[in-house]
Amino acid sequence: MAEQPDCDVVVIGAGFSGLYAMHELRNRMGLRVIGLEAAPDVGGTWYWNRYPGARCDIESIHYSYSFDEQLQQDWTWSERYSAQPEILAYLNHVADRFDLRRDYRFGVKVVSMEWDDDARHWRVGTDRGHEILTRFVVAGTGNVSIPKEPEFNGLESFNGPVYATHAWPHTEPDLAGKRVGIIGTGASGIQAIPKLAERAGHLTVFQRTPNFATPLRNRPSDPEEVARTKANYPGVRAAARDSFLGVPYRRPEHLALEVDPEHRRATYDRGWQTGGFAILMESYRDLLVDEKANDTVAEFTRERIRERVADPAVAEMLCPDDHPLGTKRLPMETDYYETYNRDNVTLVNVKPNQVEAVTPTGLRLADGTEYDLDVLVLATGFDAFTGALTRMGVVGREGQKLNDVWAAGPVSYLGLMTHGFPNLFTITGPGAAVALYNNPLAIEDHVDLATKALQYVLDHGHRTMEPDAQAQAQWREELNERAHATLFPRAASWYMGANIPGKPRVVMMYVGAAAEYRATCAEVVENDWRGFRFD
Ligand code: N01
Repeated sequence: MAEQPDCDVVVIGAGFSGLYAMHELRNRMGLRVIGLEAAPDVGGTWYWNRYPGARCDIESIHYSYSFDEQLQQDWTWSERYSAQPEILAYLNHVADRFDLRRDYRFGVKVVSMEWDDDARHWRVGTDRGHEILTRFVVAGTGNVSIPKEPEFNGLESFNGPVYATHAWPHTEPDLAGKRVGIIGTGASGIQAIPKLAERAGHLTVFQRTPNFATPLRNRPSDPEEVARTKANYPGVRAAARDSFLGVPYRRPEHLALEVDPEHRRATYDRGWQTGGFAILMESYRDLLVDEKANDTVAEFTRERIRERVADPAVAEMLCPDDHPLGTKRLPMETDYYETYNRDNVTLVNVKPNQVEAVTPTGLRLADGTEYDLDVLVLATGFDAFTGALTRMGVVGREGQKLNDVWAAGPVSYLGLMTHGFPNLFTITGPGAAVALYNNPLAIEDHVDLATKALQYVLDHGHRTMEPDAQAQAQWREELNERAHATLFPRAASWYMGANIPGKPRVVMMYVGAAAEYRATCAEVVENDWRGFRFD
């Protein structure tokens, strides 16, 4: 007798993606769902990344779920950009409010996922020895959820504690009087460094590549703005969804080089004062497609760095010159540059002189220079987009391993499904409109697409759904074409897989406005899921 599935859907992850998927699939569609989450509780990225200074850099009224009007009315953010504890509290509130925890198993990692083509179901294995048979899997495993493997010899020999930003201890470590070293100056490092400098005896920042960072300008929520937003949340969300970044920034009218330098200076000053992504999104239309245009905003930013950092040599070390501004994820900063004016902070350039080894007492650079440290902090980034999905032992039709199929870079159709892996939906998977688009909205859009697909399969009495190889190949071409019409491929970023040694360098996401992506998806749906095949 054929084995019966244990449930209709396994949802992997209890972050923004998994929680909303659980809500839609179980509460709205009435399916039998089992959730699996590696952490002991809900929150996803906001469960793990609790380092000092962690907060979102998309305004909270936009960086939140839009699917439930009453939830929007009942929740009020205390700051313009919420800190990690408040975002985690919000996700806990959502989990409680919609009773989402009930069907989750926490502290459970998926270690294998095999498609049984005779039975037409997935066999999901966990590190706790569970085996769950399910018709569908919805992977809400996140794009920046699996840390990059540390590349430093001797890490285990270090006498003091090593803290990673992505797995910061729940009890805040006492850094008073300690010599702390941090490696990494991406968005995580740039948020953590000013806070660590306040707490440590001495902080040494080991920087390989400087990043452009622009002011966040956080402040307490403005009650009038909150009231205005709550009076028109549907309008606010529609405007956000229609914007390139998923935040309703004002659309720029001009090209950077068609106006005079005074115009540019005034425009960039305004963006700098507004904070967040305004300088990139509201200034000129061509900043991400024309290198000469981008040079103007890049130079403006370098000038601001030079103004804020007292020592000109340190300022130069902090000035990026190897990528156009915005082509690496733009970190947002609060007091970051002033931190280098403190007596207890030292910046070390490890580009020409790489970190060779961690020693029992600190770090050794390639030229033999040693730094004595009591505490080491790693803010070295993530195996983005593919890290989580390729660590779950996914084996699809005819024994194909996902890792083999993605060996030259991930392939998918719409970022939603991969040929050869039926009934596996990847929420904001590689190839979707994400990373350049406000995550909670990107996630909601994608969960909606996945649940629509699943409903279609059920309504039509199909057993499986997967994309055609040809549609998938065309999607890859479209991703490449779109990306190569912009400056994004110029940067050695995680958008391109370039931050991990040996990882294929390919564009990992849809570079374009989410509205265009949604229109493409809507057209696919209207045409009976063109490009997908059903059985
Ligand atoms: O990681 P990153 P992140 N030796 O990859 C350095 C999101 N996020 O965790 O550029 C020396 O950006 C590396 O140097 P280099 C956001 O999407 C959001 O900071 O490779 N250095 C770089 O400086 C973000 O983009 C928020 O030369 C090494 C750093 O480590 C994404 O997460 C907050 C090294 C890694 O930077 C990832 O950000 C935080 C080595 N061997 C994160 N290996 C908000 O919402 C790596 N590095 C605000």
